[in-house]
Amino acid sequence: MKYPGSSGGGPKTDDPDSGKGGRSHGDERSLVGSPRANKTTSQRHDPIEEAPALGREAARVLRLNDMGGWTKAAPELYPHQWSWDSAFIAIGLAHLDTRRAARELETLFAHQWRTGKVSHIVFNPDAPPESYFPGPDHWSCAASSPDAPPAPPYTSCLSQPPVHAIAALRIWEAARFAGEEEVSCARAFLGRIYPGLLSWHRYLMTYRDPEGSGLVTIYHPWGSGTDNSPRWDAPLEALAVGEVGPYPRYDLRHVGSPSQRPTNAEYDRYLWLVDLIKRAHRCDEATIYESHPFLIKDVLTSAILVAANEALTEISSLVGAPEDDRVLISGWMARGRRGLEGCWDRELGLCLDYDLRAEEPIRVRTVAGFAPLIAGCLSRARLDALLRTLDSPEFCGHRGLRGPLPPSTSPEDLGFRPRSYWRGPTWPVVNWLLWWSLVRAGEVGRAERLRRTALEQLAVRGFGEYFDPFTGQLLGSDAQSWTAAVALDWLAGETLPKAGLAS
Ligand code: 9WN
Repeated sequence: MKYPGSSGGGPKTDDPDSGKGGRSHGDERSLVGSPRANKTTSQRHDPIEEAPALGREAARVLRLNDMGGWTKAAPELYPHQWSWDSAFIAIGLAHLDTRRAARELETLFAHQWRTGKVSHIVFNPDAPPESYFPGPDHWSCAASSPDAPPAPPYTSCLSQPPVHAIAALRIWEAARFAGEEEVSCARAFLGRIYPGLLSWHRYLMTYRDPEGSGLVTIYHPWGSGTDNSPRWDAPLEALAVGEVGPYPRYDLRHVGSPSQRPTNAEYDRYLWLVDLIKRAHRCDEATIYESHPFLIKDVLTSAILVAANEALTEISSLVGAPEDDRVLISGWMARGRRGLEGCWDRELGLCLDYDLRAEEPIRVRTVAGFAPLIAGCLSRARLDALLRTLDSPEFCGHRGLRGPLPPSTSPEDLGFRPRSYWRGPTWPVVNWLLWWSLVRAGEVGRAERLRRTALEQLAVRGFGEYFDPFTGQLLGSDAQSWTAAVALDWLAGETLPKAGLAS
């Protein structure tokens, strides 16, 4: 493992963020309370040896962002409840307090739409009006849809990848180590959340897949969770963007440099798409499907749905749901896997999104291409092909990388930018998804290397939103909740003292 002690060898570019705004993004972090707090990067960090301190620090981040029944995605940049963030947060919280973890998901699902949709943001009514744009005012008209939940709180009418059933099952697994009382609370929680999870998955398999392809359609880059990924460049480029008017970029106040966030040209397109969605009979799904210029079969969301359906099958047994449900869910899984198989690109060794409007696959090399690994149940040949791509110079084997952590976009791809959000930085949550998928695929050694490298990065740099894959520098927000959460899950198998974390 090269990370973090090696001299790297990545491109020695000027650091556009250095010296801006007094933030310490470029600084080496040290663990609060760690006996190794004085280490420099030239010394090795053993994340396992440091697990208790790292775990305490991760728990501190989740406490910092805790709003009672839900958790802010980040202290300043993201003052609301985000959908897939909450699922990852619940996975981390499960190791601290299974009931609080359950509450995280239940709070989110309390604002589910009548169609089954789980909104991508539930807006915090107490967030200062100038803290996040587009905020609740911008989305308030969505509340007049007959399908919307009662407001306030307002919700956006987009969704994000469905990690929630995976999180619910993780809570159950954690409760089994926490004693009888926790087990019975967790069982009751599964019983309460199951109908919501089933209708969420049904929504994705119907409203978002009227073709019955097994693949989920997104109608906005925010719906993918990987907002400015070069996956969306061509479809966004093809848009005839209308007037969006002046709008604030509050997000830029909270990062070291605007280069870490999407550009204004990208924001113009995001906001134009939101306008179109709102005009579509107040976010009516069928109308959006008929008229919207941005409709993409998203392989990452589709793969997460397959994995989440596997978790849902297990939950359905645990709660004693009718056999018909299991038949339905297993049909969804089979359809999803078939759909992903149809998106395989032999030459790239990756799975590709499909642009329904342009009627063509999107030939871009990003981590989303590992979707079949996340969906699971692969043939040996397909698994080997994916692992070859993962190890190749296009991803973890690239000689410029600080360590073998997958960049969000391949450094060999034209759209790659090492510091720009989903265009190249490495993301801890994505690393978690790949680690979890490797474990499920039986690639235990490879998974363990990934987990250790990822933990080392967090031990040295802190709980950042994303990291420059060449320099390892923390980018975006610091104290990002889902980063702390996945660290807790990674540490759970180690010497993590539960009592120490809760204090
Ligand atoms: C828009 C909260 C969210 C994540 C997304 C990430 C980013 C929002 C933004 O932050 O998106 O939804 O304003 O950039 O791309 O995956 O859920 O952490």
